[in-house]
Amino acid sequence: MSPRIKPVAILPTLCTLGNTFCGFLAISKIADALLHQNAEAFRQNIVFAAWMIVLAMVFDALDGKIARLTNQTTDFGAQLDSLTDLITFGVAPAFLVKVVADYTFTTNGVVYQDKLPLLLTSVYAICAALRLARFTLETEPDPKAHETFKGLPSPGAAGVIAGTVLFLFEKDSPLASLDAATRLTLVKVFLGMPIALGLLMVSRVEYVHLVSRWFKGRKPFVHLLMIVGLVFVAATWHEVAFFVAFTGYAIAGPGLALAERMLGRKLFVPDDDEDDDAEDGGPGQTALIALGSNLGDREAHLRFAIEQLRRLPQTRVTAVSAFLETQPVGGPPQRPFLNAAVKIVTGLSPDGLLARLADLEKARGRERTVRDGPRTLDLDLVLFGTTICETPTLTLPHPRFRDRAFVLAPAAEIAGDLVDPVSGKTVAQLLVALRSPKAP
Ligand code: PH2
Ligand code: MG
Ligand code: MG
Repeated sequence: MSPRIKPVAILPTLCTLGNTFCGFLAISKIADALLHQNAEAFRQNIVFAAWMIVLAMVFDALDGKIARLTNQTTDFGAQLDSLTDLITFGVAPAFLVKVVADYTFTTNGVVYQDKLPLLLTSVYAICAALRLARFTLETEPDPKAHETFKGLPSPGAAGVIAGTVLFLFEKDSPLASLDAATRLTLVKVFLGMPIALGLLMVSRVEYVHLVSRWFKGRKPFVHLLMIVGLVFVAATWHEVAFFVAFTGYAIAGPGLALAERMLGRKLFVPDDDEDDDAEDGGPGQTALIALGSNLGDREAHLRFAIEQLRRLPQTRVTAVSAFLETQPVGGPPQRPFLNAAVKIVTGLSPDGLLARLADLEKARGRERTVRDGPRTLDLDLVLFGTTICETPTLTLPHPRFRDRAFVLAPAAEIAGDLVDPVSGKTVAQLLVALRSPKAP
């Protein structure tokens, strides 16, 4: 990998930093709550902290969404996001529970217990750290994996805690008028939550990706009405709504798994609309695909691929290069290749497109046995707009395309002016550079 510093996506990064700030502000307010000896000041600071966690969740939902919409998903963004989530959804909620428990116990004459709240809440923070590290690593090859999570997502867990705090401490909450003894009991239950949430986070229980399911693609009009209705209910009865919604979500995971086990069948089947992110027929992104074949009827394989690319949803093929016979580069001794390049404009996401390419390779009986070995059909995603990304399943631009004449030559024929966002050079310039490596 080159030591080059990759460009930073401004808007998604600002969103993530907004999340970082909310997290730190929440922690500061929780500490402030302890400064004051009066119950009202404590209550206000604690409620403020809970709201900051909720606001951070909004930022968290936005940053990834904006990054994907503008094709600016980067490794840097993913790292920043997960470091931030540890502060906001890992440390702040744990600290919140600990302070609420300590304060309530002390002011109600319960003998001060310093170890138990510390132990229970630190389990939460530790589990959040593990969950976030695992999530960063576990980018599963299956694009359907983005539809569900393994283990309760940390914002979901933080939402349960923030929601409970609002339920317990907001002025207009039905719980506000309860007597001190009952409230003390509720806070004891609250103290048990972090450990349950911590375990759910590191568990393998499946959770539905609600944000992507509800806001993705085109949905019937009633769907919009339902969302508006839910937002209205949440705004009007937020003291109860957040608590009910987040606790419901946290319980739904194990609840659904249990129900499925008892019934012996799947109740939840992920949607098949993972590609509906962009508007149909919208402008989309220009992508460059390299085609190769050196097994069986090479020409038929390439023709098949081009025909199928024309049929992809939200996709237009804008240029097809000539077929070029090339000598094999790398791998075992093998027949010459037939190579080509195709330019498309697509509303699909890079992952969505990649999955379709893999399907087409499979349809031509592609088998992955030897590295760089003979293949019926190879479809490589070379460029996708100016997207730079590096995940276990996809690297953009294609990591080796700059020194492969069998990619650059057909590509230069149809897309010489496309720019490699890493080197800043056009495809045509890269081909010239490859052919004259001694040039100054
Ligand atoms: N693809 C490879 C390895 N080597 N050589 C040629 N000439 N054409 C290819 O498409 C090709 C290759 C791995 O994808
Ligand atoms: Mg290849
Ligand atoms: Mg390939």
